[in-house]
Amino acid sequence: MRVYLDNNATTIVDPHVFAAMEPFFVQKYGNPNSLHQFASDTHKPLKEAMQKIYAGIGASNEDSVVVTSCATESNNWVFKSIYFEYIVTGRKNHIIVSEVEHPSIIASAKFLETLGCKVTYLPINHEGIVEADTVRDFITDKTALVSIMWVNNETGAIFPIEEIAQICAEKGVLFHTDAVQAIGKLPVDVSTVPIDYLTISAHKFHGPKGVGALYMRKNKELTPLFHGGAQMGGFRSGTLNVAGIVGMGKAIEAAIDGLDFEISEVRELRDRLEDALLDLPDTFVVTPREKRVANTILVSFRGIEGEAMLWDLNRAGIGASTGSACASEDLESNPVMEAIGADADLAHTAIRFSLSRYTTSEEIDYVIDVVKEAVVRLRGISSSYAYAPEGHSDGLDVKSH
Ligand code: 7TS
Repeated sequence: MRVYLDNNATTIVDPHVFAAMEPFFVQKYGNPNSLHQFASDTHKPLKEAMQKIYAGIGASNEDSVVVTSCATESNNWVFKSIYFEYIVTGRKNHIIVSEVEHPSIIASAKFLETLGCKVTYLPINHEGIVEADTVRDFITDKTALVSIMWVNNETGAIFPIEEIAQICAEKGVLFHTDAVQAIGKLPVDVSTVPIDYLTISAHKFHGPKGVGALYMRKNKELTPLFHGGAQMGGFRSGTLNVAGIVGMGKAIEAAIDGLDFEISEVRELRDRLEDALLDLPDTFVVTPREKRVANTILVSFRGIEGEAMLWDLNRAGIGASTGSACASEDLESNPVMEAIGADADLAHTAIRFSLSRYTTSEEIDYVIDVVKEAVVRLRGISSSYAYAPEGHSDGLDVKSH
């Protein structure tokens, strides 16, 4: 059996999305900016797809939703344009992020530090959540931008974005949220939350890879990163990825339609898997379930290296993760576990299982059996587990949920 439980890294393309994209490779391949019928074949589908993307996040026609190549590009764009507009001009000199943002945010922030920008990395609490009040405490009159993710990709923790956006609006500070892991998991609506910039990525919600977007509120438009032929309203030049845009439109529509299924059926399967994992001795999950999206579990198995567990799972046909796929080649401990203050042993033992609407009950049964066997096998050969003191049921001041 092959079971894919790494949906926070990427997702299978919905076959309906694939079917919607297909005509735009071999049949309708015109450049939308050309002045002939090959181009006009693409106009209506493009317009409809863009409408779906606007509707999917509650954007108004006066706002801008600019299609990019991925969330990494959208996130980089925000940081670099803020630098051009506010930091290099001397108007402001400070940015606030959380310490558990995706590397495309952290690395962008660190790059701006090398150019003289000051960055505050906000801590998370013992449940893995950024508290809104900490944002308030660090904003100064020199703060140009606050950027906090809506949902953490490792733990699935939901951050209090409504509150944080409100605080930024009150203080007159621009607010960006990386909503990559929120689309299709919870309602995302920029018409009710004062978010200035919002990042999405199609491949996280059963759309194609290589397509993302940046939402910019009216009058908050950023300097373009790509100058050229003035596509996308001049905000992002480059010939439009017609198939990708059509795919993202179809995928976001399906993700919103599937929200109820996600929070009922997917949650039920996730909870069953989580209950079984927590039934094993010395296993921990940091963020309480009600503070997480429905599809994610980050679980620590004391005494078992995350990579060793992944190896056993992979041999049994199961794909999971020890952290971001982007970082999983360097055998580092999980950054979120470290930020929570987990001891070194536990920080190396975290495994992320992330489900999707395609995950089945049979798959979950199978995964439970495989994990149980792997835990016995790997603890049997683990020196740290054998020598660990008796009764250390709580390795990080964190309760099991
Ligand atoms: N932001 C968040 C919150 C993410 O989870 C990811 C990918 C990205 C940005 C980057 O998206 P992309 O469109 O540029 O690919 N996260 C992960 C992950 O958790 N494991 O692998 C990739």
